[in-house]
Amino acid sequence: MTALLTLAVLVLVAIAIWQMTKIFELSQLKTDSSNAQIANDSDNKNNGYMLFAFLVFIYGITIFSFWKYTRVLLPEAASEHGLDVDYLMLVSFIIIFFVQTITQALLHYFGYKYRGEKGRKALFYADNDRLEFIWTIIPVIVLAGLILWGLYTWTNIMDINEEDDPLIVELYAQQYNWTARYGGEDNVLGDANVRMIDINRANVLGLDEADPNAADDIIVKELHLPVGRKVNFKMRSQDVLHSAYMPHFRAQMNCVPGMITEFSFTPIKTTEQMRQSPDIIDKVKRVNTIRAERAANGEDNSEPWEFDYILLCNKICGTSHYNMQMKIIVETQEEYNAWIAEQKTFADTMVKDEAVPAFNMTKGAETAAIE
Ligand SMILES: [Cu+2]
Repeated sequence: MTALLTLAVLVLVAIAIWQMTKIFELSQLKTDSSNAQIANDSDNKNNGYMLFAFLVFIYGITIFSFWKYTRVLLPEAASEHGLDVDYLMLVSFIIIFFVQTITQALLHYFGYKYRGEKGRKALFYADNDRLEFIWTIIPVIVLAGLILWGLYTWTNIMDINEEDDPLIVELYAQQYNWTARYGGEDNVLGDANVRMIDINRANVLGLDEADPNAADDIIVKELHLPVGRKVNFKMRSQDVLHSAYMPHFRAQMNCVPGMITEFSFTPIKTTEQMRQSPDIIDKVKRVNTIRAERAANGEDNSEPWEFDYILLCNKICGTSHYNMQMKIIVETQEEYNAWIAEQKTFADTMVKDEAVPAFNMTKGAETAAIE
């Protein structure tokens, strides 16, 4: 990669020097140059052919990219609304691809056909209402259709309500990690505020200890979700703008200090089911081939990779932003129940008030011992 960049820089420097010498030549007012700087018919023809070469290059690189890079795209969506998002994206891409293929061919063909020729004059053509109407109305209809369809899909996705008994989960962002909080037995999150954070008492998310809903809240570092149940996420940030990005579920929402943002989706595939998908099997195989090579060379980051859903931060929030992530496990309702039953509640993990005088007593005892 470094070699490639160095080469690119050298080529660019060479081009720059060449261009500068040309400018210098041009600035030397020469009268005997026999019009060498004015394009003749053969120059124009050659440039016309180069347009075709460029067209072949564009089409070639498009086909190459499809062939080579399609497999690095995200796998099929793992959430209910994700299927709609993907379909909308696919239709948009097909339309763009179709229009781009035709217009590029026309553009380059006309560039060649009407190249400069000695004695040829450009036709003066003021306007044509019918033509203008056609090339205005077609994009208007297509774009309006896409936008309306997109708005409709977006409104559906962002209609976050409490119907269908959703699981309520808080995603808490801070530089540079994620924490998740479940509502516990009552599925209601206790009030929280960064001002109430008390590290000494293990109240890391600033839960309001006076709120009865907070006591049974469950704070975890790995997100577990039961398959097929709607999840309503409530996002908070402690410090700067973060963005909760769950690519496999086609979900992303900013986490903004001082406010709660929301997103909702229903996972439709368990982690285990996703691992069985041919696309994922292929991806894992390719990654592990690279990792095996790294292992053979004794390099870091070479242990075999197993697919997992992931929550990433998608806002450049600071130096360790790249590593701000949390594992997501989608499992059956039974597996989820078993997991959540093992987790401790906020009331269990919080350091109780009694501990404070105890701490003071120890301190007092120490002081007494020194005296
Ligand atoms: Cu972040």
